[in-house]
Amino acid sequence: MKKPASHTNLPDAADPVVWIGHVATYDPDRIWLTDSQDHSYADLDQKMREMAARLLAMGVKAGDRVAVQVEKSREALELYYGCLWLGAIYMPLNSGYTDAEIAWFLADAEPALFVVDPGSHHLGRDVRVCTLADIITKPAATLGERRLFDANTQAAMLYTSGTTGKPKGAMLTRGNLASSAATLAKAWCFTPEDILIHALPIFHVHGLFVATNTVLAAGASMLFLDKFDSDRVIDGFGRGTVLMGVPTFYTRLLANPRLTPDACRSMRLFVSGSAPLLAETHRDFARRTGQAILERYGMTETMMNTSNPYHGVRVPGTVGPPLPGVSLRVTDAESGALLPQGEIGMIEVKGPNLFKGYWRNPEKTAAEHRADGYFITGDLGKIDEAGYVHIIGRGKDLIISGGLNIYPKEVEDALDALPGVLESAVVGVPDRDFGEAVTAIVVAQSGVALDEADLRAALSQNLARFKLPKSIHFVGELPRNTMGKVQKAVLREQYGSASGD
Ligand code: MLC
Ligand code: AMP
Repeated sequence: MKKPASHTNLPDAADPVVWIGHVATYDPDRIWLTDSQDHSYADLDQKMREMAARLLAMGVKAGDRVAVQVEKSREALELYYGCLWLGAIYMPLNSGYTDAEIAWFLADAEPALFVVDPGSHHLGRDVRVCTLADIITKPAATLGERRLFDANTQAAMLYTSGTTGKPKGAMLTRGNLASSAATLAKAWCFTPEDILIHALPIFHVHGLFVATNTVLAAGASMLFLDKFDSDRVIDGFGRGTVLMGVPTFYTRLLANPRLTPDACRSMRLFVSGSAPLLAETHRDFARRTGQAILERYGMTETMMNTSNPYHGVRVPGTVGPPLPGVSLRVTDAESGALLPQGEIGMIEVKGPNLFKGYWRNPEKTAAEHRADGYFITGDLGKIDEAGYVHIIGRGKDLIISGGLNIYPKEVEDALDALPGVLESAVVGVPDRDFGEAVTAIVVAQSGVALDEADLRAALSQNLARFKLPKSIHFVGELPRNTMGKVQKAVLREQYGSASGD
C-alpha cells in the first residue's frame, strides 16, 4: 500500500538524502522532476547512489570538494545529491564565470574533481577535470552502508564576493540545508501534490537549495526548465502550483500579455527573493492575477531569514517576520548596540540557518559575527510594529542585478587595469528589467581616446558577462568629497534616470 509522503510524516532532523530515500521507499513512482520526461523518486534514489558509487571509484572521499561548472541539467542535480550521499562537498560555480574567475576558486578550494561541460576550455587544467558524461559512464564502486553525518558537517561551498578582497567560500552544513528546507516546506504549506516551476539557475542558494530541497522535504515535484522564459513559465502555470523567482521574473511576466488570472489557475503561490521586489511590481501582479507575491529574504551565508506569511497579510515592500527558529535584530552598525523597534540599522541574524564560516578564513568569519554569534548581514533595515522586517538599503557596496551580485570594486579593478584608463567608479542605477544595472564612469589617461565597445570587449576577457557595465560614461574627473572619496551617490543621481526604458 502506498503511504503518501509529506512534510508531516518525514523523519525529523533528516537531510535531502534521507528525504529522497524516504519517498523512494514509500511512494517510489511519485514524480520528482519533469524535464523532457518524468523522473520518479525511485529513479532519483538510484541515480544518486550511482553517482556516489562512481565518484567513489574515481577516488572522491567524504570531505573532498567537487567543483562543478556546468549548464543546468537534471544530471547536475543528481551529482549534487550523489556528493551529499558520499559526504563530498558540492561546489557549484556560475556557468558564466571566465577562466580568470575560475582560477581563484580552484586555487582556494583545491577540489578533488572539477566537473565541466564537454568542450570546456578548462579541460587540461592543473586539477582533475572531467565531464558529467565521464562520471556517468565510469564503472561504479560498491557502496557500503551509508555513513551518517552530523548536522554540522559541511555539505556545500558557495563563493560570495565582498567589498574588498577575493571571494570567500561560505561553508554550508547538512543542518543548514535540512533546517532551511524543512522550515520553508512548513511555512509555505508544501504538500506532495505541489509542482514547483523551476526556472532559476542551480549554482546559487535560491535555485539549488531553497527550490530543490523544499520540494524534497515535502515529497513534491518540479517542472524543470533550463532557464527563465516568460512564455515557457506561463505554459507551466497550467499544471504547476508554485513559482520561485527573482524580481526580474515578475517584471518580465508582467510584460507578457498572456499573464492573466485564467493562465494562473493552478498556481497557489508565487515567491520572490534574492533582490528587492518593488511594491509597485507586487501591486501590479496582484491586479493582473489576483495573487499576492510572497516576498522572503535570505543570503548565501544565512539561507532564509524572513518570509511574509502564507496565511496572513503579505505586505508589499517588506520581507515579513523572521522564519521560525531564526532570531533577527537591528543594531547600530558601528557599536553593535541593539536599536529600539522601528529604527533603521544593521540587520543581524542567528539560528540553525547560519553557515559554518568562510573556508580557510577564520579572520573574515570572526569579523562578520558578533561575540554572541549573530551574523552581520551588511543589509540595513528596520522592524515595524507588526514584526515585519523592511530592508531599507545596503551597508555593503553591492549591486544586485537580476538577482545576481556584483561588487563594484571588482569591476573597477578590472577597468583600472586596462590600458588608457586612469580611474573608474562603478555604481548600480535603477533598471526596469534587472532592478539595478551596472554603470561605469571612467576617466581616461590624458591624451587617450577610449571606446565603450573596446572596453567592454576587454573586460569580458576577465569578467562574467552579467558583471559587464550596461553603460560606460567618460568624464574628465570623478566627483570627490573633501576626504578625497568618490561620491557614488552623486554618480547614481547623475546617471540613474530612465535606465532600462
Ligand atoms: C543575464 N545577463 C545579465 C543578467 N543575466 N546581466 C545583468 N544581470 C543579470 N542577472 C546578461 C546576459 O549575459 C546578456 O548579456 C544580457 O544580460 C541579456 O541576457 P538575457 O537573455 O536577458 O538574460 P537571461 O538569460 O534571461 O537572464 C536573466 C535572468 C537571470 C534574470 C533570468 O539572470 C536569472 O535567472 N537570475 C537569477 C539569479 C539567481 O538565481 N539569484 C539567486 C542568488 S541566491 P550579453 O552581453 O551576454 O548579451 C541569493 C540568496 C537569496 O541571492 O536570498 O536567494
Ligand atoms: P547573496 O550574497 O547572493 O546570497 O545575496 C544576498 C543578498 O541579497 C542579501 O544580503 C540582500 O542584500 C539581498 N536580498 C535577498 N533577498 C532580498 C529581498 N527579498 N529584498 C531585498 N534584498 C534581498
